[in-house]
Amino acid sequence: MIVRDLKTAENSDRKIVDPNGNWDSTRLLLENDNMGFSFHITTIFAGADFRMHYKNHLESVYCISGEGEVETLADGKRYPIAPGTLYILDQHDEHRLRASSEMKMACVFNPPLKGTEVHNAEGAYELDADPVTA
Ligand code: 9YT
Repeated sequence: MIVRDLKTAENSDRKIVDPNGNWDSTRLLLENDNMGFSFHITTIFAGADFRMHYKNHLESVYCISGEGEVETLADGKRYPIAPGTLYILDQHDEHRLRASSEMKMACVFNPPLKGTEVHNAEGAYELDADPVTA
């Protein structure tokens, strides 16, 4: 069994800060744990408004706290996000996220992240990245 806690992980290389200033992500479970998915606690900063397109990954996102909105760009549909909302990017959906307040999200990625990924110019994570071993 593996046991980790968020506070410890936040003070390690597991915490990645978005170079564009929209979020941070503490990656509690990664590819090298051999579970077939990764699990992260993400903070979306208040006022963030940005696009993502996870071409190489599927992602599910559960809102723990805070409020905002997610829009699927293919059809312009907008969905409110509040504590308890789960959105599931099952179609590699290009999407735009807006945070009206700081949002805490629990995120699962398949395939699992290696640990150091940040968004490329398309808003995707590359499949190749340096692993985090902390
Ligand atoms: C909600 C979302 O996708 N935010 C970007 C960060 C990502 N969740 C991550 O790397 O944990």
